[in-house]
Amino acid sequence: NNMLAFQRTAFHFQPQKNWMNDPNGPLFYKGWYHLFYQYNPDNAIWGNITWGHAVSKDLINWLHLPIAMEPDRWYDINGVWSGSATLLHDGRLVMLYTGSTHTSVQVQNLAHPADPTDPLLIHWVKSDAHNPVIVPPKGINFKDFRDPTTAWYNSELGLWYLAIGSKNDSADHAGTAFVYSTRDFVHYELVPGLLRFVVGTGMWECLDFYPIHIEEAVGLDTSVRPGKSVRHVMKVSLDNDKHDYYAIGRYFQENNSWVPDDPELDVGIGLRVDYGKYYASKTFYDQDKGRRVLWGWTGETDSERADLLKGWASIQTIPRTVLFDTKTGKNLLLWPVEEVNSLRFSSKNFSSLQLTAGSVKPLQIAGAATQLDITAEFEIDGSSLEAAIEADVGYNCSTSGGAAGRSALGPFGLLVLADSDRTEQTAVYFYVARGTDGLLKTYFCHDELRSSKANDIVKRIYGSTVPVLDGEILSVRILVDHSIVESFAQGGRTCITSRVYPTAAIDGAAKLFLFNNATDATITAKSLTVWKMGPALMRPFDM
Ligand code: DQQ
Repeated sequence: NNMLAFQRTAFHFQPQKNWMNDPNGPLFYKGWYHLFYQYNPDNAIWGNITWGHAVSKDLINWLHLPIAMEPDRWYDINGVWSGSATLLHDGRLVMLYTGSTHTSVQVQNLAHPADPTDPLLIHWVKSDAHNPVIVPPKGINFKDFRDPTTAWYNSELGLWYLAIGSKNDSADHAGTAFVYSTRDFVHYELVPGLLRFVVGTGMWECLDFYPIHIEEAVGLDTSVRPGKSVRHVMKVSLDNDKHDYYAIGRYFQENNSWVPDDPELDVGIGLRVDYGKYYASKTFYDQDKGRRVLWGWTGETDSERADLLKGWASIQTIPRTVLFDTKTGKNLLLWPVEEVNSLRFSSKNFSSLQLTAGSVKPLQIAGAATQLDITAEFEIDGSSLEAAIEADVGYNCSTSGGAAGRSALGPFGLLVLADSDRTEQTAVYFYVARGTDGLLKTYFCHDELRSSKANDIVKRIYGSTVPVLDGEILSVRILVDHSIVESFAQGGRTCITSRVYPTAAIDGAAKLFLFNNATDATITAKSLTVWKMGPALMRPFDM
């Protein structure tokens, strides 16, 4: 099926072939960004997991490198699973990862570069003398203990700390985080207590734990201690529902606990990193640019059969800068790293486009609309806003009719990867409603239901509410790349990633539209810019 060739992305990170999942051990080292990733070198489905490896100068253009670690020891023979990098103060680099042993016990292992002077870090050495360095603690299932975090340092105690996700089945499927301390990364002690414990959330995969500055737009090294201006973010990937959740809170190292600012928004039950197809994300502190960068895995939503036919599965989303939202004080702002802008090669600006209720407007851009970076701002006309009084209590992106639903103030937004007759389209939209309390509430959603005519695709409507403060305009940024659509509403307060598989809206037939399905309101696209995006370089390794 030659249709499958159109799904390959142009500027998202993908191995040349086969299966990929979680990003692992990201870091900046001697001038290079490193990305390791869960990789099956033999097949386009999960299994036989190794660490794939690639390097970049800018997080966008990549050089593929040889596999960094393979399952070749008793302590990782069933898979070299996820892990994280820690840069020590003397410049040394340690890698901790989960090994699934010959009896499928999940243990934590230590590895380090064979040649620390090699900026490409091509060869890796596992610590055979010491591995496994951590085994599952008493009382938990040996298959529920994985994915060590980057370690953070307490200089007063001379100790490094790291967290490992788990679950406790005897306590209502509570997701839990264990913390270990170490001086040398060889010997570890389980720190008494649990960093956090949330009933009903199940296994916490790919835990991430890091400080965030709540006043300034800067990233913080993972070892920065809590303080007046520093909170800690905890992120977990829920095995139960395959979504990444985070919460912002306070870390009390002295009693090994982290407490969310808002108990209603505890980790695993509150905010999602991304409301679409997105999992196993991990951040790192980029000491070169003083920012924290988030990687996330987006899998396929087509069939396994299609993946085998096309010979590859999964991509990584464009890395996102992580900041605290000082305006709302409640959430993070996730935004594509600025380097992606270097792929913009031509732009078309539109301004003050009026969309009457129930209208669709094509946006004329030259050539294929398959590789785009779009920014748009929308305004609802004032009289409609005033007039809208609805009994709208329970809007839900997933169940309220999607882009085809109609109400006073929405939905409205863009249709991407659409063919000219719109037999296929992926809708990225806002929906505004006045709640029973008289206040406006804004939702941000993706509707994939018409994204493909293929019959082996899981199609969903994703989304959530997005905070819009007084005086703010509705804004969205959308990255379109053949089979992925990544959207960021209100500067990155709410993000959604979709995988889509158009069969008609491909290549030159892919178009872009604005739509307004509101029953009354006129919507104005105040400003709209569409950049065409060039391909990123993904060079094979040959030396
Ligand atoms: N993927 C890895 C595990 C992790 C899971 C195995 C999350 O370490 O928990 O490939 O996707």
